[in-house]
Parts: sequence; structure tokens; C-alpha cells
Amino acid sequence: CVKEYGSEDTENTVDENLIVVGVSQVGSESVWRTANTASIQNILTKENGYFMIFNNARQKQENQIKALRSFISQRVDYIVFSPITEDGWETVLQEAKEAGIPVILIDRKVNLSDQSLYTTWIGSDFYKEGRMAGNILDEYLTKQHRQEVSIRIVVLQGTEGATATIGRTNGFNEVAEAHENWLILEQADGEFTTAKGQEEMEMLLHRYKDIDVVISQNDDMTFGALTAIQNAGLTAGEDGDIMVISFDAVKSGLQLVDEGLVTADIECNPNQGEYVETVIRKLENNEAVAKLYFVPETVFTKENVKDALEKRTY
Ligand code: GYE
Repeated sequence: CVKEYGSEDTENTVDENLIVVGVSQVGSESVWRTANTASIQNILTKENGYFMIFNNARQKQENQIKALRSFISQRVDYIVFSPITEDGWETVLQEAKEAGIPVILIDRKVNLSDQSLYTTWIGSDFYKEGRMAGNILDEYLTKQHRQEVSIRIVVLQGTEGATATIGRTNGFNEVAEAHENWLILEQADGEFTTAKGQEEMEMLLHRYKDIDVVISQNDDMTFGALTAIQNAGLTAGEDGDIMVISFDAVKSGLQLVDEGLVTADIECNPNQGEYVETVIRKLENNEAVAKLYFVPETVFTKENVKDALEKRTY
């Protein structure tokens, strides 16, 4: 017994016992994203009872909307997707609801007036991550007795309108506002990529003298920013010219913490696959699921990075 998907092609026929899941991923802009994709792909396997249809939207919302519509027309059993930005999903999610397909959001959130348009969201507390960045900066500046002197900060932001960008910005800004001596010179859009991170950092170094701190909203932008800092003849680190605080804590980011070039890396946990699978299993058994699931995360500095660095697989 088989279900048919799209064409008559036998390759497109699926064993009826498998649960069909359409997965729409933002893109492959970062190391974190690749790890997130792998975590989903490693668990939604045939051996585990799934047939996964994967789409990489290459950073375009229109591609994601197209993918969701194609999942709906193929009558998948579940839709799993990470929305690139928060706005603009109401119509297509309404279509999924009308088709009776549960939607599981991962990583980023959507801005909706009707919360019944998705079943569950699994991801990180980005606002908390932003606050953690502020608090750890405060700790280091206190240790250096720099509570009274002016601290000049630049922020490399991720994709505009994405939950990760919004939360990390708001969380950090709230801590910054409580410190009169912290001055945010500029928040630049580095789009979560190494190339744009470097480009923006070069411009910032050109525009502003004496930058003390860079808050970089993901490790990929940090890699680019460090190149720019180095090319400008400056040094990064707690005792260097510019203190760098990063987000994600992928292996290559943790390596930089260990080397002292990045002072703190705020972890963002990409391992959401198991949560997705648990949620689907519960829904299959008609069990209740929570509306929000937060993945556990921590902050890495030189003090605790060694162990994590050894264990990191991504
Ligand atoms: O920090 C970044 C990725 O939304 C948490 O997106 C995610 C962010 C992550 O491109 O590296």
C-alpha cells in the first residue's frame, strides 16, 4: 500500500506506514544552521518511521512560502519550519490549518494574531541570550575596573526581522540602558554571514575611533569581524584593543574563546531534532503538547570552554 506524491514516478511513492514531514529550512547561512538541519535530518529517518521532504529556502521568504504550499498540496502529515522573519505568514499558515496539517515551528517565531495557526514552537530564549551577553560584558568590565569610563560598543546584527536578531538586540539593549557609561555607536546588519560580518566591521572601524566592544550576534559574523579587526592592525580579546562577545558557540567559535580572541560565546542550541520527533510522536498518540519548548543553553568563557570544546560535534 503506497501513497502517491506529485507525479506517477515510483520514486515519489511512499510507504503508507511512514509519517510524511515537510521541512522548510531558512538556508545554510551559518554553521549553526547546518547543525540544526543535520539534527532534524538525523532523526526524521525511514528507520524511525518518517519520510522527510526537505526544502532549503536559501534565505528567501518567498521560497519558504512556495515550499509550504507544495507541502500542503502534497498533503504531508506535518510541516516543520523555521521562518526566516516573523512577519508575513498568516495566509499560508491559514491554508495549512484548513488542510488539517499541524505546523511545528523551530528556531524562529512568527507574528500572528491567531495563535492556533501553529501547534508548537521549539527553540531558544533569544531575549535571555541577549541579556546574558550584557551581563557577561558587565562582569568583565567590572573586573577591569571600567565601570566609570566610557565604553564604546558596536553591534553586528543578524537577519533583519528574525526572532534571533530581535531577541538578542532587545535583551542586550536592556542591560546596556542600565549602564550610563555604555555607548552603542551603531547596530549594523551583518545578516548572520561571515562575508557581511567582515564588510560591516570594516566600515565600522573606518567610521568610529576607539571601539571597545563588538557584540556579534552569531559566530559566523564573528569570524569576519575578527579578520577585519586584524586587518586594521588591532587586537581582539579581554586584554586586547577590542573585546568581542559572540553567539551560537559552535566548535570554531569555542576555539576562539579558548584562544582568548572571543571573550564570551553565548550558546544557542541547534539540536532541536529530538524535540521535533517527540512532539510528532505525542501528536500521533493524541497526547497533549506544550505550545513552547525551550532548549537548554549556557555561556562559555575561558573558564569553562575546554570541556565543551572537546565534546562539540558541530
Ligand atoms: O544564531 C545563526 C543562524 O535563528 C538561532 O540563525 C538562529 C540563528 C543563529 O543563522 O547562526
